Amino acid sequence: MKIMPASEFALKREVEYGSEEQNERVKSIIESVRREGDAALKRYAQQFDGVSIEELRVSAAEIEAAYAKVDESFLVAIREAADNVRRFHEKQKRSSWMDLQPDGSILGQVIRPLQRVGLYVPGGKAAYPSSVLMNAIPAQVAGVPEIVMVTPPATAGVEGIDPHILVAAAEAGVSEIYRVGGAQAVAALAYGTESIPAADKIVGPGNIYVALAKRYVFGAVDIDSIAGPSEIVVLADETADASYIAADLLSQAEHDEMASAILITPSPSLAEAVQAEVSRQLATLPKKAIAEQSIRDYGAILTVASLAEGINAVNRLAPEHLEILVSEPFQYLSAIENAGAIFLGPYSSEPVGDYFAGPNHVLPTNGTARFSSPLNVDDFMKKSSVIYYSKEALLANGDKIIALARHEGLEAHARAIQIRLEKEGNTRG
Ligand code: HSO
Ligand code: ZN
Repeated sequence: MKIMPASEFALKREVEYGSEEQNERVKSIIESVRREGDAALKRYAQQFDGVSIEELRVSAAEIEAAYAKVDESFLVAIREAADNVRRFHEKQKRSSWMDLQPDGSILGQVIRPLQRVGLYVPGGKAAYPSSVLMNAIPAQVAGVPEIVMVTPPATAGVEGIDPHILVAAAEAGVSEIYRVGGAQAVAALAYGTESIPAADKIVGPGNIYVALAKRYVFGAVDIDSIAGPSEIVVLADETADASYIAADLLSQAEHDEMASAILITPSPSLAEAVQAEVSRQLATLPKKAIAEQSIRDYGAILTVASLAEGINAVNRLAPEHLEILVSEPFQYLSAIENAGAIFLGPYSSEPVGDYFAGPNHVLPTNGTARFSSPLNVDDFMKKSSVIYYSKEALLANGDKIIALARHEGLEAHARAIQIRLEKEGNTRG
């Protein structure tokens, strides 16, 4: 892992959006699903997944059977994780409000859950039960009545759909599951087919085709943000344990060859100790090849003159995950402007948040923590404004509304107010 001054490191990552050819393929898949519905979904399952599908929907009996196929320890852990995630997200829930004005008018905001949400769960290397919880539970807490999951008909290395995914879905309150993946699944959720009704929003990670498909259907439905490769930045001083830091950097490097793991420290001796630890721990990792490439291409140990300079670099990177491993971590919290999730102190290793603590692990990547937030309950709710104007309020403000309307050249607007003032005005006082 290279050591270099933070000032020499490019603190901005480039976003990749797929090739022209990939975009064209996605477009044609989506249009086929739109035209042909279920028939296209079954044809693509045969073509891309090598599976012939009779029934797209996963039956209650299949979900029941999945419970018998998972370990007790998995079930215990996923249930407790789900409880923690649910409890955390309950805190985010906001209420509708109504404000009575002195003139008798009422202004307010009604908050309602979306009706139907589609959750994409990938079938390949990133088929994570934990991500099923993180995507479905905020929707459930929001009160979304129909939470639909789609996932490819075969998970890599597992026959059919991985039972752990089915169990996680059931525990997270998913109400329907369909065996369909790729851009065709996104198309089905966006436009509906004979057996899959259209959703209002599509969330969840996927490969480049899924990401491009989500971008393509955006507007017809809402989508979540397009997640990039995982990122971790550790800000540490000389009091931190180098073996913990190395382990945490590798925990994200193993996700993806393009994942980015960065240590920022004012301590040259810590920099060297972490460098040595990363090499040592890497040697025995099952996903050594992936982690090694990630560390080589996107990893770095950045030296800074002070923690203040380190925080400056953190804010410019706007990392998905930030760990602060310094002697008084809470002292630095208010200086952090941009980070998806902030982990404080030596016992808050990132996997604590990935799996269990309760906050969401779907976080802004690629520097988007500058302007966006972890997946949350608001992402599954929408607001309607409420306006009740009293007669008194209209008589008092009608002239101003008319003036603004006439200024915009919209006479019909002006007259809609005028007609009321003329009829009601004489009863004033
Ligand atoms: N660190 C990943 C989430 C994850 N980790 C899932 C393990 N499973 C992105 O935040
Ligand atoms: Zn992770």
